[in-house]
Amino acid sequence: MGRLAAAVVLVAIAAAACAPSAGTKVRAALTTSTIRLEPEEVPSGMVTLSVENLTMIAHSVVVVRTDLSYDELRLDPNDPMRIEDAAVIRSTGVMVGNEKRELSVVLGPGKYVVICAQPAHYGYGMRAPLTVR
Ligand SMILES: [Cu+2]
Repeated sequence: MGRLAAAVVLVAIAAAACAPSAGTKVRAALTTSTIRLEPEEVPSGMVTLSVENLTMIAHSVVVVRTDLSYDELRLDPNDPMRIEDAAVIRSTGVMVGNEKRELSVVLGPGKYVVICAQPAHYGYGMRAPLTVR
């Protein structure tokens, strides 16, 4: 490798290392009965969920901080945003069919759950664990 090529590689590595403000992208794909996160584990800091509603019906994605297992949350049936032993961090609001939205949150290390807060959707399986290191 020539000296110039080596310098270009070093600059590229430095630029990548100095870009923490962009945060980590997580793809969140919504079906009628699942939320699929990719990846499911991220470093702490800014996390941007790229939420894609792949269905024709409305969903609303909510990031929740809890030490409970992702499938053991107790949502108030009349108000799914009220969850026992969990703190609601942020919501996309209601997303209509086929809508895409980005949801950026700053997350410290811990266990989180990404859920759908439309009535009964959590019970249908719209929930996924997100681990922050
Ligand atoms: Cu839903």
